[in-house]
Amino acid sequence: MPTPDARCRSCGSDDLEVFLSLGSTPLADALVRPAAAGEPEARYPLDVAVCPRCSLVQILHEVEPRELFVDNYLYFSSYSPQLLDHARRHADNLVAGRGLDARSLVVEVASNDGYLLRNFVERGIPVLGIDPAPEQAAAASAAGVPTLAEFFGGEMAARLRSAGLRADVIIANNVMAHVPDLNGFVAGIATLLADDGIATIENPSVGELIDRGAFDTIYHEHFCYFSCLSVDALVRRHGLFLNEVEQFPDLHGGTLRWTVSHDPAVGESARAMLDAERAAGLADPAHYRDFGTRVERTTRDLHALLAKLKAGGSTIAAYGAAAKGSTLLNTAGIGTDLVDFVVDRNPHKHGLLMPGVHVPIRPTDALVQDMPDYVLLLAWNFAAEIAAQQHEYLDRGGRFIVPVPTPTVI
Ligand code: JHZ
Repeated sequence: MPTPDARCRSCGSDDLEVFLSLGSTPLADALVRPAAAGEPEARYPLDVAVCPRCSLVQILHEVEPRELFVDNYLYFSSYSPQLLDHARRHADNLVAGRGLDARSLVVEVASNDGYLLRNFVERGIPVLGIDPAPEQAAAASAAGVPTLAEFFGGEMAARLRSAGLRADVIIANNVMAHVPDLNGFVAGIATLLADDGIATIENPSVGELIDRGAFDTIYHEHFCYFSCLSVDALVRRHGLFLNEVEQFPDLHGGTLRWTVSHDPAVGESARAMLDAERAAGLADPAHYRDFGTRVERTTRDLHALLAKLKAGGSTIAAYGAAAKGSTLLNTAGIGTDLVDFVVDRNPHKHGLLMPGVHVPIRPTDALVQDMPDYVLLLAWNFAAEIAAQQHEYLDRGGRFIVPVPTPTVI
């Protein structure tokens, strides 16, 4: 399907090919106060396209970032021990590998509540966090992680550089997908990075998204979905090079970490991944064409499974008031008729309602209290962690349902 007025956020091509439409959905993190439940919620189109020229997968509609990350953002990184562990290991490796010390500077873009940078602070290494989400930035500052509550981009990077800052390491985890001005963002990294510095960028891999049928990770916060191919083309435009690639298959459904710098050396890991993605067809729009049909099957099967369980007298709850949970519930049409409540560890979300479908959010001990027969894992990316934490619910006969790629009772 051609889209005459849309342009690729990376290379500017107007030849984008739409391969999935998830209809119009509410903002995935715009949790609803019960008092506002009667008011209409804003909905925006969620259409996904691939750029045949530079391989970047992206959504077409742009919601104003302030609405996404300042007005409606209750995501705190510190509620997952798995993520905290991943962050600590990343920091340890950077300190050892780059020889960081009290004369270094580590900048993290989207530093959230300081979950990662505090590992450097503990060792006396200077850091600067950047995150526009007000509560998270305040929590980080209170925890001793100096944080600027702003959006990062070319203009901000130029300002920091004029103030005399150059970063030895820039970390950008789960943020490059969140910026509409992608080129401004990467230009900012190039500006702020010291001549011999490195930037590490992490995001879920679009190849894994397609392979694992993880369509629920598509929502308005995520403007783009990256492969090594699209990252390579993007950073080169700004005088940066993709040096190394690491894979974390268990993180957020399959995460890639790209190390980029001013050094043109393409390391073995980067070369191998670029070759593998080309061979898998990620540069070819045909690779994406049947995804819409697969998504339709998943949402239909999930709805049918829950409806059958419910009709048989079972009670159903869900785990994780995650952004991806909002996409899943809204696209599959799953509301309070099927799911009684969602539990989540993050107290900022308790007492609120899931966007669109208005399923109420409760603390995690509600599972053992109410003992629903089934729990739909909206945060399926943390299945192992949640199973360990909810062993009492499982020991007492509770069952989990994993929604993607094929709805399955485990
Ligand atoms: P989680 C987030 O998406 C936010 P979400 C963001 N948009 C992004 O880019 C991706 O990650 C990568 C809770 N939880 O992280 C915490 C428990 O209750 O999968 C969260 O509310 N107990 C920046 O929101 C939710 O589940 C637990 O034991 O889709 C999980 O959200 C754990 C581990 C989590 O992502």
